Amino acid sequence: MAGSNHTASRGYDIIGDIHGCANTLARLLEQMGYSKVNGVYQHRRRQAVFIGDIIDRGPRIREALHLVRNMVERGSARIVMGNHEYNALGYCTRARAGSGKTWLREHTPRHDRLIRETLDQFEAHPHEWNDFLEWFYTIPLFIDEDDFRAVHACWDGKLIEQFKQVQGGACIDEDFLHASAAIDSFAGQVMDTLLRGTDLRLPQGMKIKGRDGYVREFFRTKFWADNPHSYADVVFQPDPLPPE
Ligand SMILES: [Mn+2]
Repeated sequence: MAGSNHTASRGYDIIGDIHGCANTLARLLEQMGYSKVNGVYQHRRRQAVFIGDIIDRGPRIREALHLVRNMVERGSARIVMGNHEYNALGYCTRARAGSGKTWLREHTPRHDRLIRETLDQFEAHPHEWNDFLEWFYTIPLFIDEDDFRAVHACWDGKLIEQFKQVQGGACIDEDFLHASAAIDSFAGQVMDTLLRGTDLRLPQGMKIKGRDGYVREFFRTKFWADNPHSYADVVFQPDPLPPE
């Protein structure tokens, strides 16, 4: 790589969930001193690290994907996978015969809604979308280097070591994607923990109805909480727990 003698002292800019906000991302990069060279953002001394969730929700998902992928391919950025890219792979992959499902991630109204903006914005560009789906397989779940680590949701050292043994790297393949559809399998636990984080079951069969109308028996937790005593100390999600 050009300028590799600077790599050791190179700084990282960690950039979280873009969710289709390509213009905001471009402004952010410019504010941080990145500029376009041959149409791709780069920085002389720094590298962006995208920690996943480029797609869904926002108005310019295609543009965000092109911007990020171009930077990754140029070497001016790195990326790890978010749960939204993982969900898109499952949603767009047919289940295998005998699984009792049509799609790996079933096309329920809730799943449809979560990916709707992405599919709408790619509606006239199906080949491009398929190409991005292929690209998602090349996105590592984690970056693990001597002095630097990155993951979308939760770093679980034991799962990551096991994953490296099984997969021989940091990427999933189609077999692993299929295996991960069973949440209690090793593959399911890897994807759920690394990409979604940790959760706890509510006590005594309680349920929460979220703002999206979806009823949950689990809530997301802060695995980084120090010395927690109550559920309130570890709750980490937009929807509040039942007051009791
Ligand atoms: Mn996420």
